[in-house]
Amino acid sequence: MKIADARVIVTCPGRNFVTLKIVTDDGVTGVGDATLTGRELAVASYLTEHVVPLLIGREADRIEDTWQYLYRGAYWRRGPVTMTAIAAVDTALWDIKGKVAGLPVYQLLGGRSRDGVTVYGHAQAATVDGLLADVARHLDLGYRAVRVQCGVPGVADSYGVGRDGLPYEPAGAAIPAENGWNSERYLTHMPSVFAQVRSEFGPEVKLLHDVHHRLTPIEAARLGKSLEPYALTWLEDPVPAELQEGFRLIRQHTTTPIAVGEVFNSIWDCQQLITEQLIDYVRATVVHAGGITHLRRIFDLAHLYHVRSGSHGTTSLSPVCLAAALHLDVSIPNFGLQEYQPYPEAADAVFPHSYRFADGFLHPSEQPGLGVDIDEELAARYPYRPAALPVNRLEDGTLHDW
Ligand code: KDG
Ligand code: MG
Repeated sequence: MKIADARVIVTCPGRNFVTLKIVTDDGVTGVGDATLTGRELAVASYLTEHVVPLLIGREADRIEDTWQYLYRGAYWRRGPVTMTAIAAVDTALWDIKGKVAGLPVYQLLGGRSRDGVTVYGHAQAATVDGLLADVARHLDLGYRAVRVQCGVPGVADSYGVGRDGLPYEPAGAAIPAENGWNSERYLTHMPSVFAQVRSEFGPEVKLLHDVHHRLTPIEAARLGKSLEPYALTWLEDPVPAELQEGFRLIRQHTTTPIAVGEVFNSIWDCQQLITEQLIDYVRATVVHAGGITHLRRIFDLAHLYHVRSGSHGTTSLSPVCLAAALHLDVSIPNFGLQEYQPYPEAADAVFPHSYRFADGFLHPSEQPGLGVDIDEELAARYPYRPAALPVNRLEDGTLHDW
């Protein structure tokens, strides 16, 4: 069974998505997500110009060999564009393998380790009252875990808070929006937010919070310490993670669990964090971390060191990535949580899928393969629109991490 065709589909049903579709010579198709928000066309071009010509005529069932061929064969290794492109190929080949075997992909990964995948939703608002209402709404929908993001008085653009009560969507205009930030105001405000959420909803609900890379290690240590009474499930991306040893300082000062990894693209980005047990959850996901093959390698390393998974799952990854993530989530021994942000209706229609949400859990498809596809005709009705992620500036104009 050889690869006969591979094409890249760029579409914008509410937001931009890039998808690779591989077709074998006997007509089996597989899909892989290749979305890198704000840099979509770089991956589309990398795939079209440099990867697709190498795929035609290759054996479709040699997933590991194809992964190594694209990773080692490029000579220039790693990086978000390369690893997202490799992820798309890898995911599509797992989809094909599942279809040929007549099995959902999680069965090829060893079968179920659990009945369902616990997900966390995004509760957010500009004010604490609005936030409490949104947490209550999520609990009514059945969520057992919620990420809590709130506006900070005196800070123009807090991360994770949508405008006018809408879901948060950071990718906007073609030229990045300029957001404003003040760490001191944030550090002062957040403990009172969590105090109110805990006192309103009690100890059962799992609470999470995303710092989105904005603090220094000592500031992050202070935040973690001040949130200890509210028993967070995790504090996410407290500092930029390029300096892995920087997490030692946070660890020395707080028992608040730490989650990191949505911007990681290889096992090397988290090797030290995992082997020194500096984090509790690794949040890499299928599309940006080299596909199912490489992400499973990361999770296996994490398992040795008591680190659990917590895969990234916003709408900046397509339903193809989410479908693939669920097969891993349900099968690995060290699953922690899966992020879940429902898609705009148009995106759900462009990517017909059979994973389902019930009672706070997502359930992977039982269909052969991943159980997700792309409706190419419908996708063509939503042409690509340039949309960049914001940049962040301090009050004196200094460019800060977003
Ligand atoms: O496109 C960027 C988003 O995916 C990112 O900001 C989302 O931090 C994020 C999260 O935890 O979902
Ligand atoms: Mg995040």
